[in-house]
Amino acid sequence: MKTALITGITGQDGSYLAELLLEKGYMVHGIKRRASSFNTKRIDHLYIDQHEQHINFKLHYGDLTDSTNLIRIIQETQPDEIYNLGAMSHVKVSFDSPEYVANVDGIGTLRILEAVRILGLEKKTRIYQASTSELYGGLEENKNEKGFYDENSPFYPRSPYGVAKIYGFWITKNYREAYKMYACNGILFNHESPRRGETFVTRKITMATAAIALGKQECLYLGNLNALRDWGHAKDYVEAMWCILQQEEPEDYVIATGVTTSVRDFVRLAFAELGIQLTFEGESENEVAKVISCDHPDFQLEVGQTVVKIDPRYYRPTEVDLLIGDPTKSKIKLGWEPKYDLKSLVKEMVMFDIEIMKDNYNPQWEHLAQ
Ligand code: NDP
Ligand code: GDR
Repeated sequence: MKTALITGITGQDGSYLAELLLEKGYMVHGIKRRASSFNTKRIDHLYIDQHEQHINFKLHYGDLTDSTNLIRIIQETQPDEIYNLGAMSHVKVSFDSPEYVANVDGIGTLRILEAVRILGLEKKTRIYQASTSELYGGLEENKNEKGFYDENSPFYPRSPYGVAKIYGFWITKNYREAYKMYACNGILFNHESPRRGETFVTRKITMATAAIALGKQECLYLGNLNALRDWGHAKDYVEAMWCILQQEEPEDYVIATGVTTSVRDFVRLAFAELGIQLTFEGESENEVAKVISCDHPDFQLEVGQTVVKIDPRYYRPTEVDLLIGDPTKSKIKLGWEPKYDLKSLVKEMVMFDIEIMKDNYNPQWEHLAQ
């Protein structure tokens, strides 16, 4: 039986990855942070099962800022594979806490690599580092000849998050070269799911779409509607993480769909899932989206009703305008292809949020900052 250790197991990706590895027969260890309230809702179903089937699942308290703790957990668990997914992962918030982000997302990666080295596990333990398309920063001139970002595109991070992650990327590559460690970067483009954190734009949109359709919320406030993102499904992307660590040679891979869509079109798609068509009017801070038709018998939205407005609070000091990834290498070498397209992703998220909003609407969600 292989043993895996996942940092960030309580997050979106950590929860899907834990499920995948358990299905594959792994012993799965995860690091969770101590919090003043429960923070394991994405993995509770695995945890509860512990008394029955999943004795292969164990959580450890820890933090990526705490070297001694990481060394102890790695020593205790002797993992064959470490997936370093733990991070302060919100780009906008990283402008508010840049030093913390550097410590967790940047130096945290070093702490994992060093722990493996200190314990003499370089030959045994394979390491996956959660790198990101934010490394590219969306600079037009850095795209490849096909108009995508690939493994050879230059980096130009545009946030403290991106800068911290660039350290994580290079220190992973350096340890691979310097100490012959099996350490790889997955350069993942945005991936979403019903488990996506509520302050990322896709989930913010699908939750609000559901609440507005049900008549529980009036309007959704967003920032930059022009931003373009290459959105995939987290379930597909955790499969790629696993594949990356199963190759003979350690390498870095771009994981993406190769399709880019604006935030504005994501809003359109989400409302359309519920039979609500929108039109966008006005420009920049005065842009709004209004209902032009509502065909669903369960939802009573007025034609002309404004359902989206801009709040400049959600603008970022520096923005990544456009991301689109070239997954050619991962398709050829890993045999990886996404199973979900954007429409099926949006549908799953909106339908999930309709169920939540029916019973558990919380007015605070309307005022989600970030
Ligand atoms: P989430 O924000 O959903 O999860 C982040 C996880 O990291 C949570 O479990 C969180 O714990 C944990 N964490 C935060 N700070 C620390 C810390 N100091 N020590 C230990 N753990 C910590 O992110 P995702 O699941 O979406 O992303 C997983 C990884 O992939 C992240 O590194 C992210 O930066 C990266 N990434 C994500 C992409 C995406 O589109 N989702 C794209 C590319 C890269 P808690 O639950 O207690 O907050
Ligand atoms: P991103 O994701 O910054 O790409 O980072 P996010 O969903 O936060 O933003 C995507 C784009 O939408 C624009 N936007 C808004 N964003 C948020 N959060 N809230 C809003 O109200 C809003 N309005 C418009 C943003 O400006 C941005 O352009 C995610 C994270 O998961 C990172 O950890 C990961 O590394 C990258 O994806 C790849």
